[in-house]
Amino acid sequence: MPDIYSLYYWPIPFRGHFIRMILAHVGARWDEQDFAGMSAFKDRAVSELPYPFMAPPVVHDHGADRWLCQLPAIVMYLGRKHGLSRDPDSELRLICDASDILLEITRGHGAQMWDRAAWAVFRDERLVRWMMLHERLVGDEDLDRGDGVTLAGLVLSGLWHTMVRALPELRPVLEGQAPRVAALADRVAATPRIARMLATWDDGGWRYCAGEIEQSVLDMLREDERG
Ligand SMILES: N[C@@H](CCC(=O)N[C@@H](CS)C(=O)NCC(=O)O)C(=O)O
Repeated sequence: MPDIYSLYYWPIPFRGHFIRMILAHVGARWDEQDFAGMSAFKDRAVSELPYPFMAPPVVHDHGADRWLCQLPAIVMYLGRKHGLSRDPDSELRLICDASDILLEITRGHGAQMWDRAAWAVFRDERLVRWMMLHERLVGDEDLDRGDGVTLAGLVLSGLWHTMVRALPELRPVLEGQAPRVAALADRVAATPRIARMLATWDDGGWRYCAGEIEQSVLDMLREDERG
């Protein structure tokens, strides 16, 4: 019997793909909300919530009747439960890095839109440095042994594969600065169950984080291409 979950998240990749990749990899079954369902769920009075949370993602593990919010807590729970964790402290650090990077690329979850000067600093300095840091970590901590899928690989794939698949203009940057990270992230994403799940996201709708901030990122990337 597969494990049964509900994932309460917007129908967008971004934070959701970290969880979807893990659930797909372990052969779990899960349901999700559409935008309207997610909005209604999030806007319930605190007393009406099945579990107290501020912001999605939220996961309900039906078998254990366990609810969790906060992406790092969810990822660590699933990793432990499904035997994917090798070094919980390092994995927690990676998912916290990922959360920082998601906050940075969306300028504080869309609190500000990008302008050319800020984007240039982010793209050429901060983003490149994050990539280099993870490249070094993959080597120092031997995170890619080429032997199956670990929680570290899933987190790196949820972060970097999702980003460069949604925003392909950034792929050459990742491959140039962090070739081992790119290879590991792609290898995990190409495993059959995850590949099947990802393929269902390829044809339409929001590409990455949705909303005006997604459009702002796309505008910057298009202007980069024009030179
Ligand atoms: N710290 C939270 C952040 C969650 C978050 O920012 N969720 C976004 C979507 S990616 C959201 O819907 N925010 C709405 C809100 O904060 O009210 C986590 O790691 O899960």
